[in-house]
Amino acid sequence: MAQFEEVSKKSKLHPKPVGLVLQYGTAGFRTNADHLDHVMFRMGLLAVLRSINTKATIGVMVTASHNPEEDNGVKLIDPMGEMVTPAWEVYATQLANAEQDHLITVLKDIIQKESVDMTQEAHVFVGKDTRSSSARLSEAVLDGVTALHGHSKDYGLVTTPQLHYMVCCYNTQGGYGEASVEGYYRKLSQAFIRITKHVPNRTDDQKCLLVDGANGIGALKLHEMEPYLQGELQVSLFCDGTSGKLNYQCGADFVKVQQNSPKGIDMKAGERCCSFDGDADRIVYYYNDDQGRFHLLDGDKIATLISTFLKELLTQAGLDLEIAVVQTAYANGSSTRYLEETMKLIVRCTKTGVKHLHHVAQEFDIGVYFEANGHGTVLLSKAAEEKIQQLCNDSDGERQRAATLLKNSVDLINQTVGDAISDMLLIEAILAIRGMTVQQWDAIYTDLPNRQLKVKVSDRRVIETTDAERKTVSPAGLQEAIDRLVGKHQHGRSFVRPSGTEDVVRVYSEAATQESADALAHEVSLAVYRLAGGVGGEPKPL
Ligand code: G16
Repeated sequence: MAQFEEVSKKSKLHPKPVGLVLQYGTAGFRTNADHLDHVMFRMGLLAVLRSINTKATIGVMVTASHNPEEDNGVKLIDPMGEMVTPAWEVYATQLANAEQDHLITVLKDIIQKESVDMTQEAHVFVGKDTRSSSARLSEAVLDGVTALHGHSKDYGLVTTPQLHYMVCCYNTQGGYGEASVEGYYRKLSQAFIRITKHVPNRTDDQKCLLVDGANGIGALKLHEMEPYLQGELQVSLFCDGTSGKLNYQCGADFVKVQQNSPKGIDMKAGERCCSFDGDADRIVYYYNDDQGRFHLLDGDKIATLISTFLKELLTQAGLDLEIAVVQTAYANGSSTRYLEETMKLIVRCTKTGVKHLHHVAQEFDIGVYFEANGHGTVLLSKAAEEKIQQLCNDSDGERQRAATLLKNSVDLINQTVGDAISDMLLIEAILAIRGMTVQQWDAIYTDLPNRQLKVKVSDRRVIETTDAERKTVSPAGLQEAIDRLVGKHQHGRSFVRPSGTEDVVRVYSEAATQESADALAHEVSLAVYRLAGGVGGEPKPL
C-alpha cells in the first residue's frame, strides 16, 4: 500500500536512536526532548489507527507537564477526552521501541490485531505546550498523521485539558460545548459568572487571586481568558513566562513537593494564591499566615472542599445520588479520615495516574477524584446530570435553587481530565458562595506532616508494588525494611514507587511531627538506595 511506502520514507526523517527503549508511563512518554522526534512521528501514526478504530477524532498533546524545560513528552487522548485506553498504551510502547526496519511490521501487526480498515478516514487534533522543543516535536506528530493519510487540526499552543475538552466537544458534536478555545473560555466563564453574580457583597479580597502560571502555557491561556471573566475574578499573574524558566522554582509540583511558595513571590499574610503546573492540568492553593508560616491546600483539601459542597447541595436538592472521592496512596491520612468519618463519604484508593482515578470515579453517580499533587476533577453520570437538570424546574424554591447551583457548577467543570483553570474557577465559586476564607477552608482538617523525596537507582523497574502502590513486592526485603522503619514513628506511614514520568523512585512518608516525617522519609530513602541499586551517593538527611 502507498501509505506504508510513505511511512517508510518519512520515518527515515524521524530516525529512532538505535537501542533506545521508552515506556508509555503514568501520562505518556516523557524524557529529554532530544530523544523524542521518532516517538512523536510514530504517535502521529498510532493516532490515525486509533481514530479509524474508534471512528472518532483522537488527540495528541505534546508536553512534559511538570518536568523540566529540557524534557518533553506526549499524551494520547481518546474520543471522550479521556486518557487513551491501556491496550493502546501497549501498542504505543511497541511502536515507539520498534527499530527502524521493523516499524512497518509492528504497524501492520496493530492494524491486524485491531482490524483497522485503512480505507477509512482518520482525524487527529494536535496541541502543544510552551517548551522550546514543542514546535518541532508537534511537527513530527503532524508528519506521522499525514504519512498515513490522516486529517489533522493543529490547535497550536493549548493547555492539556483544553485539548482534551476540544476532542470531547468535537466527538459529541458540540454536546459538551464548542470545540474551540474561545468556546471553552465562554462556557467556563459564563458558568462562573452565573454563580458568583448571585453572591451578595463579594469583597475585592474575595475577587482577587494570585496565580503562579509556572512560566508555562497556563499563564498564557489564563491571560487570554481574563476578559471573559468580566472582572468577577481578578487575577494577578506571576511566573507568567515573560522572564522565568518553565517549572523552575515555581509551579504546582515545586510548591507541593517543597511545601513552600514559588521563589520570588511577594505574598501578603492571608492572601489566597494558587499554582498551576507546566501544562495546567494541576493546581494547588496556599497562603502565609500572620506569623509568615506557609500553608498548603493540596489536591486532598481541594477534593474535600468540592465533595462537601456537592454533598450539601444534593441534600438541599433532595437528590439521592451516590457520591465518592477517589484518592491515591499520596492522600494525606487526615483527609481520608475526615472524608470517611466526618463526611461519611465513600473513599477509594487507586494507583497513581489520573487515568486510574478517572475510571474508578466513573463507577459512581458523582465521582470526585484528586491526586494530592492537585490533579483531578469531578465526573457525573449521565443519569445524575439528567436528574439535576430536571430539578432545575422544580416548584420547590429551595430544591430548585440547589439544583440550579449544581447545574452551574457542573458547567464549570471540565469532566474530561484535571484542569487547573476549571478547578480554580470551581474553587473560587465555592469559596464565594460559602463566604469562606482560605484560612477557614484550611481549617477543615489538619494535615499530618509529610515529606516526599526522590532516589536515583540504576533501574527503577526493580521496584514492583501492589495494593494501590502502598506495598512493595520487590526487591526482596524492602517492604520489611519499610515496615520496621514506619513502626518507629508515631502515626508513621510510608511507601515507595517508581515514577512513571521521571527516572527516579519516589518516597512518601507521613508521621505525627515534621521531624519524624522527614526522618522516616530519609530512612526509607536509604533502604531504597541500598536494596534497589541506588546511584550517585547515599541520600543525605534533610
Ligand atoms: C502526571 C500524571 C499524574 C501523576 C504525575 C506524577 O502528571 O498525569 O497523574 O500524578 O504525572 O506521576 P509519577 O509519580 O508517576 O511521576 P503531569 O501533571 O506531570 O502530567
